[in-house]
Parts: sequence; structure tokens; C-alpha cells
Amino acid sequence: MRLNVFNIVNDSILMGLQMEFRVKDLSLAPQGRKQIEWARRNMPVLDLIRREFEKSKPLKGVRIAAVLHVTKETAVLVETLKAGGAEVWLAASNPLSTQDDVAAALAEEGINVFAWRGETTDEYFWAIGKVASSEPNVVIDDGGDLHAYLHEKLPNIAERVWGGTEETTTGVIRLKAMERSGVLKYPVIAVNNALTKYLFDNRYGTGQSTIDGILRATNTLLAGKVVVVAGYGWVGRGIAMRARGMGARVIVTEVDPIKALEAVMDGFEVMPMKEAAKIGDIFITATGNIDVITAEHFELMKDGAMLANAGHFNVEVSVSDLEKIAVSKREVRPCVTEYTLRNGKKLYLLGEGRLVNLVCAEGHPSEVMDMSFANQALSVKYIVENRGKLERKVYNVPIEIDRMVAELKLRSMNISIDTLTEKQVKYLQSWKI
Ligand code: 3DD
Repeated sequence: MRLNVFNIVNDSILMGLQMEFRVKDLSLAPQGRKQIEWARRNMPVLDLIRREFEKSKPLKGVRIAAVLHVTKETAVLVETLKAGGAEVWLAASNPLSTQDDVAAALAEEGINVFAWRGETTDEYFWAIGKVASSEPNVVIDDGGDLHAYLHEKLPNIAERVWGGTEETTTGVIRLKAMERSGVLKYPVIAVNNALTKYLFDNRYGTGQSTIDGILRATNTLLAGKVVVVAGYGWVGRGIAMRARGMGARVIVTEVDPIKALEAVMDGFEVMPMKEAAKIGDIFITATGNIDVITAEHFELMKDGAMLANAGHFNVEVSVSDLEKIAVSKREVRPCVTEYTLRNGKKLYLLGEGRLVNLVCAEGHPSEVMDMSFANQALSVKYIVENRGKLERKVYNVPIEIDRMVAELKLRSMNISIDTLTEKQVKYLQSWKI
């Protein structure tokens, strides 16, 4: 869907501020403000960090370029960074995941935001170029496109970056490849690898929000349906678990024998995609890889099969293959494209094969993004405090930060736990008979 250029607002002059932004419709700001307040109510850990940041201003004068899904939860993170004294430049990490009312609210409060739902590919990279060109000190990314853009297009700016973070599995894979090739120009903290991120966001967040996206798009009954989950990583585990909870018969496909064995012993059926294609009703990809479901599978599928992707990029369900073998296509519901094949069979693609949770619903619930983004905020603070001391490689989140996020989350849930006695500590450190 091409945007009418006149409904993309560039109001920096109107605002009289030394700032710049482009959003779909600034008049949506009041509604976006309510969305952000709703999210903030359910992000107590980030709120605690924000109060601390407001006092200590650890990010004073720091310019941050961020490419994230522009959601109500991301807005709470951005406001936390701003409370810490940072100047934030924000673009979307997916052309279809922006919540336009939230983007408008952020623009209204002085964030340099360049994001609107329905960006073309050119507009998507234009927006990333805008935030990259701000000459950031710290770079926050989700998927790796901002890190890649800086390294490929603006190497001189990348040279001056103090450090970065990466939110998702796909981005960490790309950054590790950059590190191996020796091209990484600054240290990066893999927020995705924090225990308090992937054990919760990837598993429980994606597990729930993917089902949410499929239900909002189709209103289909999951009970009794055959749901095929491709990939049994932390995302796939969560989706399989939640689909089973809704009464579906869940089949898992894998390429890794260990993960496949785990799926079998978790009680799921495991088989190759070529077999699952014949019996599946709903297919969900969560592998982080390309060409997971292709023409050979589409040809085997039942009439009416639904296709959804939970991976970062729209490469897992091969949309190009679907376009090739279909004789026609039409949008039958918001977020649902019906492809008719030569033999009259119809297949339904959700969210254009992009992240179904963020494109057809609102992404993960605030409660789980609270921990992911607490790791982001504290990792950014860590980068600023250790400026110039870190090597140009991919780091995990310091365990102290990970544990602090867990402790703060438990406290916000009024849950207390036991502590080891001195005798127990000594026992765990002893080895003698
Ligand atoms: N992601 C999912 N839901 C999100 C939300 N509500 N706001 C911002 C980002 C959101 C994607 C992230 O979970 C990222 O951690 C990922 O893709 O792994």
C-alpha cells in the first residue's frame, strides 16, 4: 500500500524544535499517549529504571539511534532512555509493525521518529538511513539492519560509535558473522541472549503473541486443528506449547536432531515438512532461516491451509514461490491474502509472511517486553559507562544485569524466594569426601 505523500507529516518547523520526524498522522498522538500509558502500567521494572535514570542521568548528552518495532512497549523504553538524558532517533525494524498512534505520540514529545505502518522497502531503508545519519554514540537494533547499514553505507560514522545492542536472534546471528569476518567496528551486547530475555520474550511472549496474531487475523478455531510449527528453538517451543494449550494437534519440524528429540519428548509429533504439508491446517515458521515452506510444500497442502511466520524476516514462508504458482490473489480480510492455485486450491498467507504477532496483532504483551527492554536500557548504560574499554565483538549481557532484571521482576510480582545459608554456600563450593 503506497502512502499518500501528504499524509506523511514533517512537522519539525511547526513544532519549533530542533528535531525531525515523519509519522503517518500526528493527530493520532492522544490515542497513542493512552496506549503508552497502558503499556507503562505493565512494565514495572522499566519504570523503576526510569525513576533511577531521571535522578542519575546516566545517558546525559548521549545520542542513540534505534531501529525497533515501534510499539507501545518500545515507546516506554524510548521514554526511559530520554529520561536518562539521551537524545533518541527511532525508526521501525519492520515496514508493517509500526503502531501509528504510538509513533505520533513519540513525535509529539520530541523524539526524532521516522516510522509508519505500510512503509515501502525504499521508505524502510530511508528511515534507517535517517537515524544512522544522526551520528549516534550508541546503536540499538532489532534484526541487524541498522548495524549492517552503518557498516556498509556509513563506515565513517560507524567508526565513531561507542557500542550497540541487538534485540533478536536473527540480529545476533548477523553480528556474530560480522565479528567472525573481522568487520565489526564497535562492541555489541546481544540482549537477545540474556536469560531474562529469551526464556520469556522468545518463549512466552512469542508463544502468546503469535497465536494472538493468527486469531485476530482469522478468528479460526484452534481446537482440533493440525498446527505445524517449523523450528523448535525458544520461539518454536513457546508457539507449540500455546497451540497445544488451545487444543490443537501440534506437529514440529526441525533440522537439528537434538531439538527434534526434545520436541518428541515434550510430547509433540515430529516429521519432515513434506509429510506435515499434507495434513497441516495452520503452518507457523520460527526457524530464522530462509525457504522453510516452498512451492513443493504448497502443492501438497490441503485447500484452505493457513501460512504464518514468526521469524524476524519474511523469508521463511516463500512468498515468491506462492506468487509464482498462484493464478490469482486477493485480500479477503485485513492481514489475510488468499492465493488461488491452478487447481483451484486456496492458501491463506497472514501478514504478507512477515512477523504475524506484530503485523496482525500488537506483538508481545507489555509484561514480557518489560524484561527485554530493561536489559536494553541497562545494557545501553553499561556501554556508556565502559566507553572505549570494550573490544569490537559480540558480548552477552553481564550476568549481574540479567539477575537484577529477574530480581526486580519478581519483586514487582510480590514474589519472594529463599536465600542460601552460609553452610549451603560452603557445601556447593566443596568437593572433598
Ligand atoms: N517484539 C515482539 N513484541 C514486541 C513489542 N510489543 N514491542 C517491541 C518489540 C517486540 C520483538 C522483540 O520481541 C524481539 O525481541 C524479537 O523479535 O526477538
